Amino acid sequence: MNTFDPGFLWGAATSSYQIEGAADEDGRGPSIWDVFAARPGNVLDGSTGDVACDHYHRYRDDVALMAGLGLRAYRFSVAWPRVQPRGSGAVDQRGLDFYRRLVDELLSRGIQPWPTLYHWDLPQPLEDAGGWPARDTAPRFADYAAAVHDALADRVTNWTTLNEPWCSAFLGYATGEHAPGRREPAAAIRAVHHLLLGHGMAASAMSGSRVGITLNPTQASPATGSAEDLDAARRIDGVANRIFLDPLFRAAYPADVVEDLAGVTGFEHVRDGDLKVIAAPLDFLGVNYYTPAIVSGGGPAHPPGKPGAYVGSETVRFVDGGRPRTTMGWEVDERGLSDLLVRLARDYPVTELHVTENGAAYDDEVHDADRIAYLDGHLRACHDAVARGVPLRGYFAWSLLDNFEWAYGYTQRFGLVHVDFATQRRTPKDSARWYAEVIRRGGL
Ligand code: GBH
Repeated sequence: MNTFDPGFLWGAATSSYQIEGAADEDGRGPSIWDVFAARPGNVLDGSTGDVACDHYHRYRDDVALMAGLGLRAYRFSVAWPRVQPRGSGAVDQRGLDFYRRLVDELLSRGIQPWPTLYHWDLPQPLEDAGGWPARDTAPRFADYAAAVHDALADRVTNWTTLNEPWCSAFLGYATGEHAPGRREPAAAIRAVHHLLLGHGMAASAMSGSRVGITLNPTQASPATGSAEDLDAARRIDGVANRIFLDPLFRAAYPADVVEDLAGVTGFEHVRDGDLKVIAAPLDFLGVNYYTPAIVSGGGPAHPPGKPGAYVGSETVRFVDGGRPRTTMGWEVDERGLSDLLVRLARDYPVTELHVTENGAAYDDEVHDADRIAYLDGHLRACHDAVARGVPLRGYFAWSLLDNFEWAYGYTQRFGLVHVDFATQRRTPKDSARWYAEVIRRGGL
């Protein structure tokens, strides 16, 4: 049997905009996702998160579901526009009260709360003032983080600042697939820096608590040993991973990435002292993993007007690895996860790692053998990483519930628990029962 440490944190994850609904309640202001989803053509099925899983009203039942699974921890996110409806200034106590009630409910069930402060729902007034490409968004984020921290630090031990800043920067500001839907590659690189700066400022504002950040590193391997393909892998590792990891852990942007981006930006938005703020000590690093990448050089550049996500490296091609795919079209390959964890622990001074998201979208309503196979393979990969010396202390399945899958709306189901969106009825899938048994046994 693959047994995990008795203290291993078995969890599940969600995020505010994807599950809460109640978009106009208790003073909540608009976020960039409310505005983006309302514009025709941005979300595949034309849906929004206005209702989603109605978790705002059903959180007690949802925590009961978690307790039924035997979860030790629950990763959720706090909606900034509930706490500060205009993104700055006055705090709305009704917004904070929701998270107080949620956290108290979790604690009463013996489930550790793992809040993330930013999972993509920027208050729209801050986007109107420039969004993440604007420097001022960073101190605004730190102010908001301090307000939430003041309200909940007596109940919450582990704080995560950002979820996947890569997605916020590159899908939000380069490809425009995510809110706010801008297609400005240079702005995306400024967003990277101001997200990191906001993280560092927030981390200092929360000193005394345990603080981490969640990234979605791309585990990229070259298609062949050719110099072109090796360079493609270096480039993707640079603009997807090291552009975040090096500032966080080494207080510097990698020289090769700065060079790759020379045609896009001269990094003149970086000021003296910023990197010191960004490199504030981290208590843990969260890793979200879904699929690896196989890359090759020498592809066609993206046509003008349709920027790619890998800014400055648009000629890199993503190659088919020939493995089965989920309904997202993502290949299933758990070796990428153990290799990624080993690499992070080897190259950076991380003392504690958590897989803060891992899971798969499949159509099966409740008898989801594919999802069980996916989770089983990836948990074995986690066990393998621990055996290879990685300080991995927790695993959060994505997701507790079927939910609003961003640009895919409700067409993709990642939940351990099925949600019938017409009735809001929850039904645990076979994978939920299977995961409960893994937790009960402490391994698989
Ligand atoms: C996470 O994003 C989010 O944190 C979460 O909110 C979301 O619901 C969940 O994943 C599922 O999507 O497009 O073939 O090149 C993950 C986003 C997924 C972006 C993998 C990069 C690369 C695969 N990442 N993707 S591909």
